[in-house]
Amino acid sequence: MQRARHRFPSGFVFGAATSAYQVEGAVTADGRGESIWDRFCAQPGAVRAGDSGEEACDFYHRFPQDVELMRELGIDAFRFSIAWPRVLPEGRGRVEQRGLDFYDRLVDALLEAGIRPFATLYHWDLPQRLEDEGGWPERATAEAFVEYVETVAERLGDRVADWTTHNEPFCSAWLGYASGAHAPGRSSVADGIAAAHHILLSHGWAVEALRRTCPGSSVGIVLDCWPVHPASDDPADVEACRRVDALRNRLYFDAVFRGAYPEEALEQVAPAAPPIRDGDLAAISRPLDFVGVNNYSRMLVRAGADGVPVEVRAPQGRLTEMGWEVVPDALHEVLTRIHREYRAQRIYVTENGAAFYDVRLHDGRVHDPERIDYLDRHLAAVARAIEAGVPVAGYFVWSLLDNFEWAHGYAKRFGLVYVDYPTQQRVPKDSFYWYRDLLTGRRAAATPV
Ligand code: IFM
Repeated sequence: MQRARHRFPSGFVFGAATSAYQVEGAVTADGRGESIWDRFCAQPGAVRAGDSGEEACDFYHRFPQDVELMRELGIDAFRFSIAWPRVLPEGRGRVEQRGLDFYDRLVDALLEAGIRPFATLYHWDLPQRLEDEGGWPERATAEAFVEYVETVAERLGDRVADWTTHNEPFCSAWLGYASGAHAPGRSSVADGIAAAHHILLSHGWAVEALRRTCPGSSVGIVLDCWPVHPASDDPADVEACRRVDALRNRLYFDAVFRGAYPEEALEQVAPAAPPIRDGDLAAISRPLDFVGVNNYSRMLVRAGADGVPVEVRAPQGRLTEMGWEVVPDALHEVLTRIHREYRAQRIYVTENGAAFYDVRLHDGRVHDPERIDYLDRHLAAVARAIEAGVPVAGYFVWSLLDNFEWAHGYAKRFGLVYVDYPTQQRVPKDSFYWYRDLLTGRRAAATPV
């Protein structure tokens, strides 16, 4: 079995991540309002096998047991998200104290276990009421987000010191409003670009609200970033690749770090355009304490008819169950790029991991050597980036638990812990013990004798 004996600086944060809709279940408990994912899952054909987050991992009720697992795993930090519809069931106005109480108990349990809570404020579960009023393409949704952020920060800000505003705005904006693959399932480029702008704007406003409400805390955003490589050195493929990179990656990084949208992205959405008002880009690009980067693989692109970019499946690379090529160098590439081009002061790898076909064998265990190999090689890529001077401060495995993988339902298992959904039994996989031993080994090495 491989061992990630890579060098990490002292204080490097090792963690694991989840998100609210993917693990919590309990969608009607304690006054939680409907979210766009509840509504989307109810549409025939929207999600594989008609799955939904209704029960998920029942983390809402079982979190004490899961925090015990985290303690056994030995992680320094746990990244989770807060469900807006639990806190403000109608999106704004009335606060549901029981929803806040849940996160209060979770944070206390984490701290009691010596685990640092990393809270994400938005991981795609918009209150349906706000979607009924137009959703993220409307500026009013960004305004409502600030009210929600202030409410959460006032309650948890005395104990949560690490905040991220949004998870992967590309997915919530583009997959939700332009391609329709995710909730709320709309497919309009104009809505997609307006949603992207308002999500980014709400991020900028939320940074200001967090700085005001919990001074001294660390605030960032989580952006997904996959390198985009041309399928050949044909100039048409190289150009197609540049276009995808602009719309998929640079739109978000340039806005957050440079206060400008790249022309190459804007020309692809024209005649639609982001509904920018004076001061918006300055708000979006407020200085951050860190950026979180989610990376799983790379994209391979060629030019199709009229130069339109077409994604190519890796012809002979190793693929995960998601059909994603295993490319540890992709993670190294994004980390060095973000450091070089955007001068980020502190970077966390907020998600990295792999879905494989996991089965529980008669010995009761789940043997997942491919996941161990994947994690080992990606951690090596992180260590190489650090050696090259990139300020990477932590790494979070996606995911602690198998969970609801959006439009794929429960078919894809990313967890270090196998979840037997009918019984909700948790079975730590071999990768869980591998990660635990890695963390134990580091701690032992750091302990003076
Ligand atoms: O499960 C998702 C997560 O919600 C966001 N980032 C990618 C993961 C794997 O697809």
